[in-house]
This record gives sequence, structure tokens and C-alpha cells, in this order.
Amino acid sequence: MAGTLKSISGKSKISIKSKRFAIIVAEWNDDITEPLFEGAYQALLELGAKKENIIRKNVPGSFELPLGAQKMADKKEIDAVICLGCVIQGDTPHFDYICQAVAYGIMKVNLKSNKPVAFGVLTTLNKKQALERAGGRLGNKGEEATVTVVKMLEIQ
Ligand code: RBF
Repeated sequence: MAGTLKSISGKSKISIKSKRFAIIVAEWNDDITEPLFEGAYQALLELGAKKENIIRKNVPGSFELPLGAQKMADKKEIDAVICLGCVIQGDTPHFDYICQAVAYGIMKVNLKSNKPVAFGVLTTLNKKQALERAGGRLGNKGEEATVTVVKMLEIQ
């Protein structure tokens, strides 16, 4: 697990005050991806990022996250990218195709850009499981995606 905000708050080895972040949000299942965005955004602020250094871009669905991430990671001024999406198995026979494509695509952007690109994509069996991970009893995976990129920025 990436760890919680509490686990790195005040202990981070680097300052992210001057770091610039892009958050890419899939519009599909936006009742889930909006709370994921809030979790990721608030965590960045809590860890010291400046509002003016955080940009948000929407993409239609999770399948579009890798291209959205690549466009952002290609920008010199962006230091890290957070991808947020939600694919629900019950809703789509495309589940495996979408999940595999997104995971592989995001991993490729990490390696190609040499910048941290977080996979904050819920892949759940149903809406209830997604809600539990978007600010419910199992935390907020958007927040964890922020913790992940901050930890990766520490690796020089
Ligand atoms: N995008 C998601 O982010 N989550 C989904 O659960 C999801 N289900 C889909 C189900 C079907 C049948 C289709 C055709 C698309 C789905 N998408 C979903 C959208 C997908 O990520 C992408 O935006 C579209 O396929 C257009 O490239």
C-alpha cells in the first residue's frame, strides 16, 4: 500500500512547495472520481503543494488516462501526474480490456517520461466497493495516489 497521508506528513524528505502537479480525472463514474479528486487535491495541499502549482484535466473515461497523462508528463514544467478513474466490473464487459490497457499505459508513461505517474484507478466489482475506497470506510485512493507520487519524487 502507498501509505497514508499521516504516515508521510511532516516526514517527507523533500519540499513539494515548488513542485508542479497534474491531476487527470476520468469523467466516467464521476460520483466516484470527484471524491477521488478531492482526496488527491487536499492531500497535495496538506503536504505543502501550492494551489497555483496544481492543474486539473478531465478525460472522458479511464481508457483516456494514459494519453492525458502523457500530454501532461511531456510538459517541462510538470513534475508528477496523478491519474484518477473508476472501472466497475458489473457495469462493463470491457472491464479486463480497459483495466489492462490503463494499467499498462500508465506504467509506460512513468518509464517514458521518467516522472512519477500514479495509478489512482479503482477497479471494483460494484459501486459499493468503489464508494468504500473513495472516501468511505477503506479510505480515499486519490489521497494514496498523491502519497505515491510524493514518495517517488523523493527518489533522486
Ligand atoms: N470508463 C471508465 O472509466 N469506467 C468504466 O467503468 C467504463 N465502462 C465502459 C463500458 C463500456 C461498454 C464502454 C464502451 C466504455 C466504458 N468506459 C468506462 C469508457 C472508456 O474508458 C473510454 O472512455 C471509451 O471506451 C472511449 O474510448
